[in-house]
Amino acid sequence: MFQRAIVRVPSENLAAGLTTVSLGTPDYGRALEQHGAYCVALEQCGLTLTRLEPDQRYPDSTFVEDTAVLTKRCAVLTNPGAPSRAGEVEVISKTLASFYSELQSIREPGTLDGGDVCEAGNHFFIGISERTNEGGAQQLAELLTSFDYTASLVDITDVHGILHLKSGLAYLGDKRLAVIEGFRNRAEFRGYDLIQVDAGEGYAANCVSINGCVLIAAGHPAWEGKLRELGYKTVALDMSEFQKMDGGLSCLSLRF
Ligand code: CIR
Repeated sequence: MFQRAIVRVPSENLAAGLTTVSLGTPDYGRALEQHGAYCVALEQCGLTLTRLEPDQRYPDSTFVEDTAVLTKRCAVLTNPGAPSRAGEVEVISKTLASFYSELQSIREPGTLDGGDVCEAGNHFFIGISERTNEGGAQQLAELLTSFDYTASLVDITDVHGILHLKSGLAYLGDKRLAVIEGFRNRAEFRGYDLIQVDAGEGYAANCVSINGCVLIAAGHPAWEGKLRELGYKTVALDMSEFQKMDGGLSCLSLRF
């Protein structure tokens, strides 16, 4: 069960953030509306929100998930792989210090983005990507192991079209993973029940399971239908403006 989430309202210069997709410039007004609806959905899942003010210094700072890895037993500040995002960590650490008595950190030369970390019960999959290097992934694995979790690394550097591990993977509970087609045959996920997102709906693989409800990106009817058939309650949220900035549903919050 999750009790809380931290979110940060997008800043007016959201469009100045990093992106690898060519979907156009996000509309700030729509981004605010979509963020507002996302927050309402988190509250409807029973979470108490800490809503941080927009931070113009960091146009990507609404994607709070990348700055920390939060678990029941520990909190780890990341060292984001994109230099423009490095300062976001110190800022979020002040908020996290009010919830965790001790904060661990990923240190240079290790880099790690929270979007590369998929919690699956007591196990953590850690992606090695353009943002997370092997050193950062190893540091996190060691930290998590010291808190009695298990961890395994998943190299996604050759997987086309995803920024982070969680751009193509989500844990649905009960040893069940939502995966993009490119992950279907990966040995790392053996032993899990894999539910594949259709190739045309790959963006929807980044969904979030919270307290019995799965938040998914709107406009992915096949995926929504599949989840409902499996008995999940789903809430579809419009994510268009964040998708333009390479952001998925999970990256807009830190849940704990
Ligand atoms: C970035 O490139 O860092 C942001 N524009 C998007 C980050 C998305 N984060 C995530 O999926 N966890």
